[in-house]
Amino acid sequence: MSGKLVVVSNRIPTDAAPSGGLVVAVHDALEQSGGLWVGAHPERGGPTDDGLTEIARDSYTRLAFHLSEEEYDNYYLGFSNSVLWPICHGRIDLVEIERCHEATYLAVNRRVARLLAQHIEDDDLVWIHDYHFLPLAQELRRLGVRARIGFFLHIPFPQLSALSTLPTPDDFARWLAAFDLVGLQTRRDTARCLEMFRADPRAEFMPDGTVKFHDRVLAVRSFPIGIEVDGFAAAARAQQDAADLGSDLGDRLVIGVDRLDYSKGLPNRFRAFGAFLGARAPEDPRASLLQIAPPTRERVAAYRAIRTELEEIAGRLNGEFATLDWTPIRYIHHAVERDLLAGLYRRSAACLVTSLADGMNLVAKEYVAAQDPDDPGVLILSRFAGAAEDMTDAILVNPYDITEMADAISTALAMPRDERRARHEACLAAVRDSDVAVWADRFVACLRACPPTLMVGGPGDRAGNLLPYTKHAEPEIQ
Ligand code: ADQ
Repeated sequence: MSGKLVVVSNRIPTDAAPSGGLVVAVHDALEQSGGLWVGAHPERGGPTDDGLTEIARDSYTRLAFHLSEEEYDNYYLGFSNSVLWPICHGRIDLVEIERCHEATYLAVNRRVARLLAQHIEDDDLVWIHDYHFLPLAQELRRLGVRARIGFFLHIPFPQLSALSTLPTPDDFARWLAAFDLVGLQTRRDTARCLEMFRADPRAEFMPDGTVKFHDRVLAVRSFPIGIEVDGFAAAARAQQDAADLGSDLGDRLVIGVDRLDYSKGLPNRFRAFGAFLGARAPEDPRASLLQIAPPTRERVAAYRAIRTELEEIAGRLNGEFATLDWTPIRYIHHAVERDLLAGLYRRSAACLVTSLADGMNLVAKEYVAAQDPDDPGVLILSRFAGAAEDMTDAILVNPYDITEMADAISTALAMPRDERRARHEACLAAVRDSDVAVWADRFVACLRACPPTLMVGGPGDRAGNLLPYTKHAEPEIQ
């Protein structure tokens, strides 16, 4: 019988009943298996070296570590979101390299490893999420942790050339090699990761497709993330019944829902909607774009710049096209409650997902799940979103091509019902195949199947002494 599941993610829910796709999936997996969920405490400035604080205990336990203001600035806003995020999203022009950011990033990972190691048994499964914790397995191995450790990267795997932007580029492959399983969103990401190892003289490919790196062996697989399909569809139906969504939204609503992030391609989306408005004949029905985009990471300069740019474009287009009784672009800066969002998707004739780079994009899946199958809206989806790999019956667009996106909006709004139904049916089947519960089960099963790690130099030292580590593909011979 294998041990408990231990999940680590930067954000950790504080509510008794957490909501949101990933959070619900991890919560459900932990409820079944029992175990631990460790993440950063939502309040900054608490004790930083005083063990983990329990924030909830039920069928599993949630523990948090505190980040000081300086750690938040350097580890989270700095190295994670001003170096790793732009590198992974192909925006190396936005990388801001500060030596102290990298040092704090490594120090936080080392501290979290020390706090975490005391809670991990050899037969546990440790599942680490996202780019905030790339070196965490290496630090855990150094402390003697032998449990199977898996990693899931929610954002795109970087292109090989972009990795050269890192202050110490060779570290990236070494960090990953300390995991037993590296999970990525898409086949494209897996190909990029394998390309990185192929180009690295320290790596070798095993006959079963795993990668041998020095004396460790790791598996690299894609696990496309999804949403809780039935729950989201039920919320959308209930909202439609409630009929309280605001009557002045118009008939021809086009919706966009994103965190305000330069990777989401919002300026080009607005420009494309402007081009669509410019090409429209006076007798054509009026369409409105409802863009919901709450600002995030506003202390990072690139995020402030995108907000200013977007407000300028929206203002200009409304100035040019609005009439006394019609506002073509409505731009909402705050988060919308989940059930209301489901209802808004359902009453929108089209949804625009125009990311320039995106690990998956759950909005695309939520929009499809929320539709009335009998009279569905149309998804316009960037080829650069991970979701496009399997949702091939959406209208796929190049987010750099304004004219193509403007044409896609016209096509979507004029699409006959039979074609909308056929496309929706195919997209919904793809969304069901990657339901978030399936995603979590597949990852955990694959991690459990990984061969165990053996330590050179005897059992691990949990007191913090560094140990060399290795892992063999064959079972240990006594
Ligand atoms: P994100 O970049 O946050 O996630 P996305 O996958 O679209 O992008 O998820 C956003 C979630 O937040 C969706 O559930 C959406 O409904 C919600 N949301 C966004 N704006 C909102 C608003 N204004 N009000 C309410 N809810 C809002 C990262 C990666 C993605 C990857 C996910 C999951 O960047 O590529 O799909 O993780 O792995």
